Amino acid sequence: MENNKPSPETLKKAIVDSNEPVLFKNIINETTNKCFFECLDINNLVKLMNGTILPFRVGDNLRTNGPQWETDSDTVMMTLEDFLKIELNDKWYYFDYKYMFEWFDDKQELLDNINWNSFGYDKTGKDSTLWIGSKGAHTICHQDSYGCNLVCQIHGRKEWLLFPPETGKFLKRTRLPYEESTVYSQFNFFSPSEEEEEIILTIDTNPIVIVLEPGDVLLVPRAWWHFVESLELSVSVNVWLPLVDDSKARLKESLVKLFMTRIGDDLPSTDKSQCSLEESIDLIGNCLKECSHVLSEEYNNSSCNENMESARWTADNLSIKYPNYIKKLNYLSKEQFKKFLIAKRIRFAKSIYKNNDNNLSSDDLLHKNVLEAVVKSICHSDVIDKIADLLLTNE
Ligand SMILES: O=C(O)CCC(=O)C(=O)O
Repeated sequence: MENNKPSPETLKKAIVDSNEPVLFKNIINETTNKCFFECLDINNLVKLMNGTILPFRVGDNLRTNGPQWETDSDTVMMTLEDFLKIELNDKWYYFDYKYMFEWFDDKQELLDNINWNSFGYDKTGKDSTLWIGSKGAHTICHQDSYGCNLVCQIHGRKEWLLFPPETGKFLKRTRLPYEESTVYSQFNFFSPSEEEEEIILTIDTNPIVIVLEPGDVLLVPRAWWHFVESLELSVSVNVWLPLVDDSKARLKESLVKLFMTRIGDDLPSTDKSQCSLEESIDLIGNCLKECSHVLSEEYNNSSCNENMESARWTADNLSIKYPNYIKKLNYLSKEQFKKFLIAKRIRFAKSIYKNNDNNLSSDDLLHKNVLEAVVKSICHSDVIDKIADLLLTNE
């Protein structure tokens, strides 16, 4: 057992190695990383934003049938000051997934003060994303296609529900609504119905639940599913870190993009960029080139390093070696998971039922349902995995 703080080099290797989430405590804190925290202090952000009008996604603090998809939600424009004054009713507000360089391009000092050097990464605010939400603001359960993720909680508490990658086949995966590099679950973890609860509880693997508090840093390893909810006014910042497997993930994403833009154009999507057939094919070609480059580099490295493999960090050995700094996270028991889901379901007195298909004629509805089913099947990860493998083996 070591009382010494893990070095940035150790943490960098731990981040790449660990295939389970871990919680980093006391790695960055308000004393040693004063600037990091001071800049993102909510009152400082109000000052820095200086009355800028920001887009806040709005959702319902109510029971809904199905997840509150981003493509169905409204956006209200307001200053951060107004957001802090807003009287909370049945609504939540979320200034979410905002690349800091887009909002603070003239605040170089702020961008420089957010840095991830303590974790061995030369990344700053320029590479980071900011999330400011009120109680109930949440992100639907999903899996990110690239890299792993380091999340620092700055203000308030935020709850993370995490499932291992292989749970995906039980989570009703979908690429609709389409968002580049995001695979959604169709389960509504914010307010699950009794029927959903029953199905979810048949999943073999139980999730991890962790409530992040200010100063906590969570590692979300590659491909872990997550549902995230602000338990109160919350500010967090994160950075996605690249991994070797990303080139194959990029190839798969380029295939999904091809199918979405050719046949799924009318379906809900957050990606409004136009992409011609030629551009899509060029993108796939470039991804294939990148994959074969990475494969040959991996081959060369493995023959050089045959005898140099250093021990791999796991959540277990990290938490034993650095108990004051790195915590392994426990999986819920089935009973705890059941309680968790019931609490989510019964917490709202009111419920609303939304059906955007009500205005469609029966022919249009049939067309829409068939198109959705076709796109979902073509973009299913089993299909995309197979196509990517065939392309990479030239079969
Ligand atoms: O904080 C959130 O609401 C979601 C964060 C998230 O999905 C991520 O960092 O990958």
